[in-house]
Formats: sequence, C-alpha cells, structure tokens
Amino acid sequence: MDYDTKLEDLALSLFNIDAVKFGDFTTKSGIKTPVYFDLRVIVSYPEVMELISDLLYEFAVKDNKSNHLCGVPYTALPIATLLSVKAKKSMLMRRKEAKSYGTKKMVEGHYNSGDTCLIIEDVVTSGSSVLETVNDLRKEGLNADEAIIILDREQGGRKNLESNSVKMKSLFTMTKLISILVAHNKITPQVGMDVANYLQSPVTIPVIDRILLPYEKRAEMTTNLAAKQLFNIMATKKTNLCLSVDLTSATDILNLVEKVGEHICMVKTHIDIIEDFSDNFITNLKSLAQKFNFLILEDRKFADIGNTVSLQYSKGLYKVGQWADCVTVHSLPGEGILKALNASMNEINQGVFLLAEMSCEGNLITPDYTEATVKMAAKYPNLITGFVCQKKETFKDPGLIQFTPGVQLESSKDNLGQVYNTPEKVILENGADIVVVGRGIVAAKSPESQAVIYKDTLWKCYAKRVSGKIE
Ligand code: S5P
Repeated sequence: MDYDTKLEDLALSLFNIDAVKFGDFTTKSGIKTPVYFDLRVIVSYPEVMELISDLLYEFAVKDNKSNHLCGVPYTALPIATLLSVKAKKSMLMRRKEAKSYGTKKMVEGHYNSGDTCLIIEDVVTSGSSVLETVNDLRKEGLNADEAIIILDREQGGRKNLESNSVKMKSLFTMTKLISILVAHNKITPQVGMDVANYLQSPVTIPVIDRILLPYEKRAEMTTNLAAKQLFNIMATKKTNLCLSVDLTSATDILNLVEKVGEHICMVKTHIDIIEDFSDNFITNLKSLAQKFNFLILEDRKFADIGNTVSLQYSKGLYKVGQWADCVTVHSLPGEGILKALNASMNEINQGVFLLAEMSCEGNLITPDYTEATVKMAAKYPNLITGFVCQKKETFKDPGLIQFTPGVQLESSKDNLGQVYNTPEKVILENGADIVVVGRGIVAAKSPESQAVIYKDTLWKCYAKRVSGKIE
C-alpha cells in the first residue's frame, strides 16, 4: 500500500472506530462543535495503532535526527512507544504531575542537557498541551523544537506553536480528513461544509507558562499599575527581593532600609509592631522609597467585613491608604473586602496582594479555598497585584505576581510553625516572583551583606528559570 492509500485507510478507520464523530457536541470549555475527536480509543485497535505508527514513521520519524522522542501524555504515549521501538530512538516520558516523593523529576529517561527531542501528539487545537510538554522539556535543558501530530484541527495551534519556536508537521489537517470522508460517502458534503464554517470561528490562545516569561514582558501583560511598577523595578534593579522589615523601632527600620534599599524591589512593613510610630517615620520611609526605587507593602492582612476594612485602610493612627503602595488581604470574608478596597484606593497605582496560601504549617487553608480566592481575584483585574502563595500551580495569569514568604538560605523551621524553603526551591520549583525575606536578613550579623547574598542568589535562580534551562 502506498502512503496516500494508507492515509485514506487511516481516515476511514478513525471514522469506523468512532475516534472521529459528527453531530452537535459541546467541548469542556462550553464551545459547540460539529466534530469531535477521541483518539484515546485507538489503543483497542492494534491494526489502527500499527497504521498510525507506520505512517508517522514514514512521514516524519525515519529521517529525523532528534536524540529522543516524547509523547504528550496520555493518548500519544503508546504511539511514541511504538515509534521509539521502530526507529530505535530513545524515548522520554513526561509526567503530568511531579512526583511528591523522590526525585520530583518531570521527565523520565536518560538524557543530557542540550539533547534534541521530537514531540509526538495526537490532536492539536490551540497547541497548549504540546506547549506544556515543550516547557517541561526545555526546563530540563532539552531542545524541543519539533512536533509531529496526527491531526491538526486548524484552529490556531500551528501558529501558536511557531510563535513558541516549535515547528509542527501533521499527518492530516481537518480539511484533508473531511475531504477524504466526504469522498468516501462517510459524511455528506453539508456536514463537511458545517465543519469548514466552524473552523472559521475564533479560538483561544494558549497561555505561555508564566514562570518562563521575563519580568519586563510581564509588565506589559498586567492590568494593575502597582504590578506593572513592580515588574519594571525588578527588571531594572535586577532584584526580586522583598525585605520584611519586622523590627519594632522606627529608627532601626530606617537605618536598615538606608543600607539595603538599593538591593530590594519592595519593603514590607507590619506598621502595628512599631513602638515609636509617627508621621515622620512615614515621610522618611517614603523618601527612601523614592531614593532607591522600591515599593512599600503594608502586610496588614485585612480580614473583616468591607465596611470595617475601608475604615481600617484609611483611618486610625496609621492611615495605611495614604502611604502603602500595596496591602495584603485575606479572601476569607468574601468579595465585600475587595469591593471596599476598590472603592477606597485613592491612588490608581495601588494594589492588593491576596492571600491564597500561607507558609506556616498547620494553617487551615484548603485547596478549594485557594481556588475560590483566585477566582474571586479575577473579578478585580485593576485591583489585584498578585497572590501571597507558595505554589506555581496556584494561578496562571502572567500579569499577576507570586509573592512568596517563608524563605531562608537553608530549609528550616522556626519554633512557631514558620516553614522556610530555599531560594532555589521557591523560584525554580514553586514559581515565586517576589521572594520575602525577614529574619534571614534582619537578624543577620551584617544585614547589608546578607541582603546582597539573598539578592544575588534569588536573581540567579530567576535568570536560570527564564532561560528555560532548569537542570
Ligand atoms: O504565609 C505567609 C504570609 C506572610 S505575608 N507567611 C509569612 O511568613 N508572611 C510574612 O512574611 C510574615 O508576617 C513575616 O512578616 C514575613 C516572614 O518573615 P521571616 O522572618 O519568617 O522571613
């Protein structure tokens, strides 16, 4: 059988085994579609598996020079396995979730940084699944610049992959598959037309993994002006260090900030622990912020009903709203708290860091609470600067900032439940954008030289992360 006959044969087989269906379907994201693919069923049909692997081998694997093959989990895994055996080419396996024990590797198999890897996938719509695998391979230092696909749905995937430097080749386009099925009277020309019309409709663009994007790019993607300023400060000053200046004397705080101001992007205060608070303290802190170009976050962790929070924010001894660029807020009371702050924030470049997770052990935040927090934040795009959280999976929006406390050079705990992770862990694994360090600097013999060590270490981790070459 020649290549074209085999291809026709495959199109008809996919139709016969219901891997492609026509009718009125609704996708997971709620979009109506006249055509539906489910290639997961092919594992039940060895002759179809054989046909697919023969065709892909002829089409794109036989002459390919890549060191490895990698299937996008799960449907393409068995296909990649067949191709690997046929081509005598090593296979890599990408996990969908990192193991919670042992090596935490996302990619299994033996490989070296710099090796090339060909991606195998069944169906591409927007390209986002392929990009997830590409991201993980690139983090391992692998070059993943080519993908072969069984079916291109022609809904923007090719272009999206190209803009992420991935060349895509497909056995079928949707148009080609449909024309084969019409020619063999499997579907009517009208159904063919319906599919063609459907293909004209717009598709969603996949989001690139935020942790691989540099801060200056993300500055352009944010809808909150404090986040924009922070991304720009970090990129210009080359620091993602926030100093948590948890001291109780105003003079000590100002002296410390004077020494470390050039190394930080943000100062985080707990204004209610200062014993000699005065308006003068605020004036001095603001002028240091101006001099060294950093923002001020008051870590007030508001958590009351909207009305009380508006008063706490703008009145009383501290008048937080008059000087803090950002404040931290619990989502516990629900949306009212965000409505209140949205109305109270008088400067348009102020913002809120919403607590989605906490660093201390035994805290009562659950995954559902975290998810609901992120959903709630999405309703206030101009207000939210980012999330106080611990994990990169917590949110996707590259315009928001992951603000992560609980960091010291060595992993440890204090005796009141605080848990410390290392800079490498929080930036490379957990996705932190701004890293908060308190006692790691404040309680050091020389806070100034310690701040430089933190700044350099954190920046190195960030640079490694955006280079995409995480070993
Ligand atoms: O989950 C959290 C959230 C915050 S804002 N865990 C925290 O530790 N923080 C704050 O970060 C905490 O209030 C403290 O000011 C700082 C951590 O200080 P360190 O001395 O433990 O580094």
